Amino acid sequence: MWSTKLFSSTVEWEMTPVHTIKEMLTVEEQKHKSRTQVYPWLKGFESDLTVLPVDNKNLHDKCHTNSDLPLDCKDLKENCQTNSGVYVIYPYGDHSRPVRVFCDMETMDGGWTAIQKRINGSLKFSKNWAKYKDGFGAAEKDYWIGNDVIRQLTKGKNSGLYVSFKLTDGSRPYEVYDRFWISSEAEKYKLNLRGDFRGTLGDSMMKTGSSSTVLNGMFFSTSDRDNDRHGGLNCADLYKGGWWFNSCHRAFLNGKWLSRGWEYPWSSKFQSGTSVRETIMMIKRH
Ligand SMILES: [Ca+2]
Repeated sequence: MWSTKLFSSTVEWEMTPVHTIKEMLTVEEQKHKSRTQVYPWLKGFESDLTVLPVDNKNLHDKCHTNSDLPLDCKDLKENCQTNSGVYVIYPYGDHSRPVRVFCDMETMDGGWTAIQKRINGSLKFSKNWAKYKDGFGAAEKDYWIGNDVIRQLTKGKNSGLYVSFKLTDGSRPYEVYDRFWISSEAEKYKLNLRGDFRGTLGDSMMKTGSSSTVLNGMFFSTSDRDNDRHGGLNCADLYKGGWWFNSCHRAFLNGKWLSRGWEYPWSSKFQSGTSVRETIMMIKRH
């Protein structure tokens, strides 16, 4: 093994030594193969979610090698990354689907992977099933990481969920759930919450006091996929965003930005989307 200086004097990147032209060609072939595996997935998706090429040059990563890809922000935190910001993770364990995400490296020991973030509201969350499946937005601003990626990150894992808002008064109330995962697309990305919860928001997802608004156990719905429990209407279409609607909700982070039509973002704390300035949903493996 040898190392070379990249980007700055503090960044080191370990690489496998290349001795012969044949070996160099093999490396190039592998790179090319990786790219062609990645780019078909990007087709038609480039405008919504920016994904770095596999070279990962903007990754401020001084610990991982290409054979040791960070699966999530916790991996990055455990490998020297202590600054919150945008990183590239590889939830599938290979180069098949790199994902740019915001990592919170400070809150509750850091290592949180943001699956949803809204910071300026420039992005509409009234998207269809396919968009919520694949993800949309940009990690620097507003985004939904994608239901397939959430599934991959939480499948078979013991992960916590952290939900927080920044409100018009500058406060940042939050709630943490002990266990969170979503089911597969075949099971309509069903929301699963278990264990305890704590925080300053109070719970509005697990125990709402009404069987028509509890979100735990609900399927994901979008404007073009009505999987909610309201027989008379499509909650996702009415409230302009995809979510685990019941009939319909008392907690909803994907509503119409700053609109009076964004009802009950988190009813145990506040009632209207006009109070919301930022949102974030983050997960972390225990
Ligand atoms: Ca319905």
